[in-house]
Amino acid sequence: MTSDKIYDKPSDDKPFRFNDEVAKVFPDMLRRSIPGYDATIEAIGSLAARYVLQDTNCYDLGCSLGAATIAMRQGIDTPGCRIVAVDTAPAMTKRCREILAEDDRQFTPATPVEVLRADIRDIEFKNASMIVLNYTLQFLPMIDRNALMRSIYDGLNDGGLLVLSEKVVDEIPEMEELLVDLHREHKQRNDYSALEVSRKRAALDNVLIPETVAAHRSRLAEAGFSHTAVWLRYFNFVSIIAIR
Ligand code: GEK
Repeated sequence: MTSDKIYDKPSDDKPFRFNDEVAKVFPDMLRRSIPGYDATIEAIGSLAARYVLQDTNCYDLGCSLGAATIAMRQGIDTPGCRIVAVDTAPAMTKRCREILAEDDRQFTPATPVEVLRADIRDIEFKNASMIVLNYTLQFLPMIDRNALMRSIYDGLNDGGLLVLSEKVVDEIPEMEELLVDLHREHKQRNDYSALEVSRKRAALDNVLIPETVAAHRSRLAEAGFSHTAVWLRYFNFVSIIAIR
């Protein structure tokens, strides 16, 4: 795995972008930066085994290099399914296709994957039994989030599952400060310097816009989801499941 050294050098105050440089180091970046990332990917596989039904579609929205897609594909144990993996960044979809081709050579999977370079706001979800938004909604402009959630709800079949993982912000400023500091410490334990952490934080400012857990749950309820649960929380990173 190529190690992430992007913010080892000054970043000229450029905002964070999902480009080739990021795609090259992405698996290392996510594992060292997002507490609980591996647990989320593992759970996506287990949830796929439980919720994906025969002859339905699954969507991985903001698929990056396809980690959640591969976990879903390994979890699915029913025929006639299809996974649609969507990302808007060409560097991500290109590398994602290569990784999936390598995975195909090793496992001869039963479930086909279609990788689409597209904006998730333009996708019409159909006949879905599982939709994954693993750390993607946070990159959408706030104004577009409700409409996306409604279209996800509309595209899911009854009993279908949404996995929504997000970086969140706490309502209580003292708690937020503590959680941010615990996360900084976590990143430093994972060999990022204090300077790298602060440069990355500056680059993500206004690019990644976190909300509170309450705001996410209320959006899910407004979209129509009656059953939601936070199944994972690690500092200011959460993963929520919602069933239609
Ligand atoms: C994982 N889910 O490894 N349409 C499509 N893709 C988008 C959009 C959009 N409007 N906005 C952002 N993206 C992955 C990790 S990363 C999370 C997801 C992170 C894409 C963007 O190009 C990037 O690949 C991904 O969402 C977010 O399970 O980097 O913190």
